[in-house]
Amino acid sequence: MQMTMRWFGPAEDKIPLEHIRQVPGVEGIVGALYDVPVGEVWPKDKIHALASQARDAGLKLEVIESVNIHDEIKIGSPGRDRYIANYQATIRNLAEIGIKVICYNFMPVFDWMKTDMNYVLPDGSLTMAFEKKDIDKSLEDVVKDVLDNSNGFALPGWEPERLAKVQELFAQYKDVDDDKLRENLVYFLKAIIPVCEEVGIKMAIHPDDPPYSIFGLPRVVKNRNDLDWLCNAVDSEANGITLCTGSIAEDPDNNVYDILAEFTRRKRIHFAHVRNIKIIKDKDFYESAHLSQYGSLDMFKVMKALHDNGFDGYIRPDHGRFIWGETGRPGYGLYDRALGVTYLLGLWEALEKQH
Ligand code: DNO
Ligand code: MN
Repeated sequence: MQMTMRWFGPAEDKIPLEHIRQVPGVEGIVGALYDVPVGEVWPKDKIHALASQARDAGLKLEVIESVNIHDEIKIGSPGRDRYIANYQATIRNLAEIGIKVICYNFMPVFDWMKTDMNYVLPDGSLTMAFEKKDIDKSLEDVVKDVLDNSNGFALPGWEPERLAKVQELFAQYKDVDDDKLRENLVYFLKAIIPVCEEVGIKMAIHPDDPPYSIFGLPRVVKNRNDLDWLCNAVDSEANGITLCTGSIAEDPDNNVYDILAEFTRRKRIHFAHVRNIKIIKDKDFYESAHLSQYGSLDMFKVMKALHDNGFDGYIRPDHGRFIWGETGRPGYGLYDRALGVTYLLGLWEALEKQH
């Protein structure tokens, strides 16, 4: 198991790598290039520069989150083959500098959705929340809320230039239902998984966040059966999962412990995002501190499901709250994520020593 923290690069992240290095137990960072437009090939020199920066700070760079997928691939338009060829080239370039796992998602139009980026908890800390009442507004209003409340940071998957044309994007997806999106995902995987196998990279799909349809968009990575379908559709270890406990648990019908156990056993979880959420009511929730007592998940059971089924991939705390006066990129402050690391490693040590 390798503990990591996500880092958004020198231009996009105000947390210095030297500080991440000081979080006990963190061996590597999870990085990405944010100045390459979605769909273009990631140039070797830029990836190399990022890896050297990590190395100079005493950290590894073996996981990328994310190489995002161009809408044309998700929609299945004729232009997709060019973007798929670019993706294959990016995989080869990443393998050359020692990347082992690529996280991605297959959510149409936008990445994760939260309705409140500065939700105040009783102890005064700030977190992100999702409340259904706020998503019943117009699409433009919801998008504007997210963009206006990101504390000035560019959010991956929420590129303002792309979302300025959100209605146009929706129109392009009008014939894409769940079946079509599945078909397009398999088309993509069939083209890239052989390349991954050849160069030793594992793909790790991030579940939909939230794991159900919003704004009528199709969603195909929501639950155990979706993950099972995905693993069978292209039956290769290189076709794997980023198991995000928070995202999966946002649907109270999902049994996150069983899902973790099953897919760890099947050797498909290459990367784990471990966070806790607190269900407020129905499907409304906020992202709580990592400790079991603050959320709806039993984090001991989460770590035990990974541990007892032989997890040996990469792991990171997921979003953290803003505490101790820190501000910045929503979900990605240093302090609360560092507390998350320490807590998760504490649980892991206890599990190791029990045996
Ligand atoms: C939020 C993250 C997601 C995740 C992508 C993976 O902070 O959990 O943005 O990185 O969905 O592709
Ligand atoms: Mn996640």
